[in-house]
Amino acid sequence: MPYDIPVREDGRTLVMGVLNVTPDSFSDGGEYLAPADAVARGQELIAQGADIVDIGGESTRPGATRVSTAEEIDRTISVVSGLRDQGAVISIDTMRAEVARLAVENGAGIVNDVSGGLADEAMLETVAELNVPYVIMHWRAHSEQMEQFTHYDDVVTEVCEHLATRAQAAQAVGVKNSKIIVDPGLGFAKRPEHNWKLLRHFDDLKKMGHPILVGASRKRFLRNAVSEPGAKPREFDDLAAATDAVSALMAHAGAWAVRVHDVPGTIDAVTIANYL
Ligand code: PMM
Repeated sequence: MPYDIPVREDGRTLVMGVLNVTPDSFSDGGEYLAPADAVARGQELIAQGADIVDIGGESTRPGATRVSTAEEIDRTISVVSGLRDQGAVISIDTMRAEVARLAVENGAGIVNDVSGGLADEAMLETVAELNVPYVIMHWRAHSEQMEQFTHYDDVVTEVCEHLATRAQAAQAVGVKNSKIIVDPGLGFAKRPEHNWKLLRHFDDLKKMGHPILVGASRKRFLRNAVSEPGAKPREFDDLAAATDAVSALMAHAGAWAVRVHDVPGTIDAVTIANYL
C-alpha cells in the first residue's frame, strides 16, 4: 500500500517518538533491547500521543561502530511488526536498503535514512520501489569518522545544497518529490555553532519546499547550552525542557515533525506553538 507523508488535520507539527533498540544510543541505549520491552515502550509512546514511532537498531552517536545487517534486522523487524496498526505511523531509522524493505513489508510507513542514501547504494532505488515517505538527513560520514568532517565555510548553504542534491538523486531513480522529507541532521558532523545556525536559519531550509524533520532531542549542543559553565554537565535525560523549547520554536517556524525521546512534554510544546 502506498503511503503519503502523514499530516495532522489540526495542522500542528507531528511528534515522532524515538525507540532505539540498541545497547549504545546517546541517551537511551540499552533500555529497550529485548523485543518485548521495545514493543511495550512503543505502545507507551503511542498511548502518550506520538504520531510516529521511529524504530532504530543502529546507534548513530558520535564514535559508534556499525552493527551487522543481521543484527539490525534482528533488533528491529519484530518490533516493527509488533507495533503495526496500533494508531501511529511506524518509521524505520536505517541506512540499509535491506532493513528498509523488510520494515516496510512488516508495517513501516516511513524510511528515515540518516545518510540520505549515501551509506547504501541500493537505498534510493529500494525506496522508489517501496513508494513510502523518505527522510533525507544531512550526513557526511559514519559515526566513527564524523568528528573529522565538521568544517563548513557556510553551514546553512552547504546543508541546503547537499539536501537538494540528495533529493535530486532520489528523484532521478524514481522517488516521488511528494514523498521526500528533509532533515538538517543536528549533531551529525556538526559543532554546536553549526546546529544553532541551522536552527536560526530554518527559513532557508523551508525554501527547499519539502517537509522538515528536526531532531534536537537530548543532543549534546543542548546539554552544553543549559549546563552551568564549569559545573558537571546535565544528564541526557535532564534535557526535556531544553528539547521542548526547541520543539516549540521549530514547530512555530513550520517544522513538519520533531523527533524526540520525551513525547508528553513535546506534545504540549507543539500544541502551544500551533495556537500562536
Ligand atoms: N538523530 C539520531 C538518530 N536518528 N534521524 C533523523 N532523521 N534525524 C536526527 O536528528 C536523528 C535521527 C541520533 O539521536 P539518538 O541517538 O538520540 O536517537
